[in-house]
Amino acid sequence: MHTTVSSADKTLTIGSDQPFCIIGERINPTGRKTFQEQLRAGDLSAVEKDVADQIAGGAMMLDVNMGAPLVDEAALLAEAVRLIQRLTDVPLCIDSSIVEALEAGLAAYEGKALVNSVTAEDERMEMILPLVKQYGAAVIALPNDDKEIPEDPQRRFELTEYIVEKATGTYGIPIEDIVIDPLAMPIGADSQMVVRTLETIHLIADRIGVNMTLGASNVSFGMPDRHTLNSVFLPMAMGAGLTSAIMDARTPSIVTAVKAGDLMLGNDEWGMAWISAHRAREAAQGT
Ligand code: THG
Repeated sequence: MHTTVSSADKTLTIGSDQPFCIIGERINPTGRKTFQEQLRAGDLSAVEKDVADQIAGGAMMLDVNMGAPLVDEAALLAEAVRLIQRLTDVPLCIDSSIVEALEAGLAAYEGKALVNSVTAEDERMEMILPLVKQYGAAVIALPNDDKEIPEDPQRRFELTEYIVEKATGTYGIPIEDIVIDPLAMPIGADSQMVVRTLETIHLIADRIGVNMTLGASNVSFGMPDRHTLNSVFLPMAMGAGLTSAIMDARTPSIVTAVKAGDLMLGNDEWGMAWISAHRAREAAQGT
């Protein structure tokens, strides 16, 4: 199954026979005090550096989230989307929990965006999926309902089936435009957290075959040496069937782990990408 997203002049394909889709997580004020203050003052200059660094690091898409306290998130998200489109041609993932912000971001976007996100709650689907359809976008869907973020992989799978049925049947969204987030949560909170995510990925990959993405850095929240944990988690999730992640694209060890995963999983023919990335690093060191 292939999910395509695009910018005004670039198309990107997500799928299990494609190199893993690296979505840069950095354009997000959560946990960044200075960036939040800048956004409140209408200053988007930090975004320029975050775009450049993530593209240099290997981001193939960028997640754009402007959810800071006391900002007009819809206006800010639209402005950020317009700015980022001038800076790069990688497709964007428009990230907000506020429907008006998603709509403003979509209206400002030229191309086929990935909307982040909808849940299995009927009211959320009612608000968000018609927008996804109207703009011809793809959408990330999280298998949680109004009651809970389920622990049980089987329950996450059932909610995934429910979303897929609703999105395709009721809202007319093609199944390939649905990207499921199997819910990555901090390993520090519970040692079984990642096992549940991996089992969910297996179930969805085996029985539905839709593309999947998740917030990979969530896994290492609160733990020391987050980079090592993220670098180990990602190839494990790839082996289970994950085809994309919103992740730290600025850290070479994490991106390299993903590229090694591509090679191991048969998505880097002759190791061409692996070898040329190695040569580029050597050349950069030599100068
Ligand atoms: N699923 C989906 N979308 C998501 C998430 C998800 N969007 C938001 C988030 N989770 C993914 N994005 C991030 C962005 C940053 C970090 C983690 C996830 C992060 N930042 C560091 C921190 O907070 O410690 C660094 C901040 C800083 O530089 O100071 O870890 O799960 N669909």
